[in-house]
Amino acid sequence: MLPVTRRSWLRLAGFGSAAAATLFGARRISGEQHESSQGAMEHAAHRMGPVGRVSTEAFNPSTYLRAWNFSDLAPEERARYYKETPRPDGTLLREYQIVAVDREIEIAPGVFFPAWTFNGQVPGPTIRATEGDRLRITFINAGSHPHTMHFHGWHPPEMDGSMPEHQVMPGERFVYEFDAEPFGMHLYHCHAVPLKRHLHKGLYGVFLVDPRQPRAEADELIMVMNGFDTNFDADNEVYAVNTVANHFMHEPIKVDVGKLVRIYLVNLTEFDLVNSLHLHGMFFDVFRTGTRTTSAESTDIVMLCQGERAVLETRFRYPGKFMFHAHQSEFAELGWMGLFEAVGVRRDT
Ligand SMILES: [Cu+2]
Repeated sequence: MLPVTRRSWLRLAGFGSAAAATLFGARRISGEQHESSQGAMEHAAHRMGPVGRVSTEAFNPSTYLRAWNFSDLAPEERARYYKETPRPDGTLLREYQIVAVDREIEIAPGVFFPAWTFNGQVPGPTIRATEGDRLRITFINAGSHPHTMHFHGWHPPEMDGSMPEHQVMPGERFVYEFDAEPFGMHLYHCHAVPLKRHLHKGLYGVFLVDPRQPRAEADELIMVMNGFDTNFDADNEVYAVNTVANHFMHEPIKVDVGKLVRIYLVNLTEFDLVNSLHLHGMFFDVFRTGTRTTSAESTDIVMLCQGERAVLETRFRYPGKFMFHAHQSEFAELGWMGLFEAVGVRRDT
């Protein structure tokens, strides 16, 4: 692995765009005059644009945005991991196969992280059900350490995956079975000890429960705010939404002007107390934990503690590019920054 400090990785990775370089490059140079030659080099590098790109072959953050229940896989491949069966009361039995596996992942150009993953990806696959459905999740530990799956939501204690006796040893399996409730934006993660290491290594994902009365139709996006401690000093060197630093600076999220956009946002950053999402040029409605269908808050910034989540809804009024990023400027500089690109004609309502 490359030796990367909190401050040096951007010099390897380069900024995501000219906009980012203008925004942060100027401050960096003025604040670090003693590094003037290095600063000048950095600035030149910014003007030339990004240095390299992360391969999206194994994991594409843009695909992850709009995929759940393995919908990103071809039908025959998908059937290996997900099956749904109607039940007499109109709900579904949803069966999943989740496999813990050690895997090296690329989180910034040329920066590789020795992750522990669910199904080879960080975050793990999004599990999505409707309130009242039955979930049956076969968890296979093909990794090198004991792991579990701990779901947020209602379930009996023996399905909690949190106690020492709940640990699933390498080579073993466990079937988690419970009803999907309450509706809301939830999460799942490994609960083996030491907890902060098992989480931070990548063993987390989104567990989404839709209300029986569906939310309004929208362009729905899954966003996981995460960070990576590449030198294991209990401090993150790389931050992102959906794992790959600056990915959405390179590939803006395409949305339609005037159409409802719904973001399912969760903070799974370890080591830092809070993370946040700030959207430029627009406001959004906030539904904390997604457990109510009326919003009590309209804002352009939402702050979330570790494990906290929210559903955000907005309609872009103008066409063009809208930046979004952590309002902790340091996180933004270290990769947690992206763009929406709204397409269409201006709508004032
Ligand atoms: Cu674990």
